[in-house]
Amino acid sequence: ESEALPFVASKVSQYSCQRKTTLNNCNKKFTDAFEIMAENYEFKENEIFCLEFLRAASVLKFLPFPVIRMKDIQGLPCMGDRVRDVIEEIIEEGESSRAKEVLNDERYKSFKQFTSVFGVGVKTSEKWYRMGLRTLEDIKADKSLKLSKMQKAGFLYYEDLVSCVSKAEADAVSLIVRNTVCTFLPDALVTITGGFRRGKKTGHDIDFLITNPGPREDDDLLHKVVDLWKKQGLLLYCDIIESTFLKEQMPSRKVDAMDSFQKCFAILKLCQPRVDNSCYNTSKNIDMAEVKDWKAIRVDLIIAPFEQYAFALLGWTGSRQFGRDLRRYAIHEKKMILDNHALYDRKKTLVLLVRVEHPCHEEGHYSV
Ligand code: DCP
Ligand code: MG
Repeated sequence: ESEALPFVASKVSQYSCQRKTTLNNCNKKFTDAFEIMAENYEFKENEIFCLEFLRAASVLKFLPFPVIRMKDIQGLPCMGDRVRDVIEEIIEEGESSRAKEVLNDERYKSFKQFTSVFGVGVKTSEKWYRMGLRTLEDIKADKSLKLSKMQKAGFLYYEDLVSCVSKAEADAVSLIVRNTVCTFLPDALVTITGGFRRGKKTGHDIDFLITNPGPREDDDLLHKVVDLWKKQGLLLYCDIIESTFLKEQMPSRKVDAMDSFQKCFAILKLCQPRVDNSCYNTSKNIDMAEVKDWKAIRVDLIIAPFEQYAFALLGWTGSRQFGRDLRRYAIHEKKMILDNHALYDRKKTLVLLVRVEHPCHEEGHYSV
């Protein structure tokens, strides 16, 4: 039996890390429009307006009821004028003319296509757009463009990479990652993080956090893992970033800072048993050897030293907004600095360590 507590808008925290949000969103109508607005501001590198809409989306995702009148958002945090205008119009008209304008905007449409390619961000999109390029066909046709190794892979596996990763695919890749890592370090802890750890059913990639609780260290683990995949023909692309973590490094104050762990952005070849339809299309005489029986999947592998594991897990579990707000909350409400490596207490001027006791391979069995 659940006791329904009265909902008090003024008690809703401005920090998403202080709100309990489920995956079931009663206000998708609004949050979809906000996310389009936020993305358009991101493409314009207007971080303030972008965050304003992302924060508002996060608040409405938390609401246990659908908003039907303006009164429903009274007293809620993060509801600025720009946000309220969009809400008001959706309540009255059923849709937002501003979000619709964005969807039809030439610049937005081009940036949306460009950034859907692995390795292409806002900066590259801007460059291409300024050159007069508008579609992915334009990019492919322009032989003078110098694409990075990452972008080449992005175009080569484009169709697979834009189609979402399913939970079943994540589980299949998880087995591969676990098996390979454990060949080299049998006690290593391999945990799915990112959206799948939050219970999402699909994702754009699969994120793995790897740590070794035992006394044995292996700085070469990541290189050994990708080398084995190369030999097995499973590796379509890989970019290893070496750790830049310095001993006694202070946590970063930047709310969107990249961490300093050794990591690998990879594309794996996931073999999929093909469905045998041969009895239905004998007349077409399809050569099964030509049917693609694999899918390219984006995989991130992060290596964290065991003493930083708790912070890495917290950061890599996301969501992005949750992480941003946790760090803001630490700074403004606790006078502490949090990043993916440590928590620093500015009052006591020390770095707090979190010890993970009895790590277990089963999810949810760690206590910090
Ligand atoms: N993250 C981080 N530092 C980075 C990159 C990401 O702390 N340099 C965190 C924030 C994200 C999480 O890791 O919430 C996973 O990143 P993704 O971009 O893979 O995001 P999700 O897994 O949440 O979503 P998706 O389903 O799109 O993969
Ligand atoms: Mg992810």
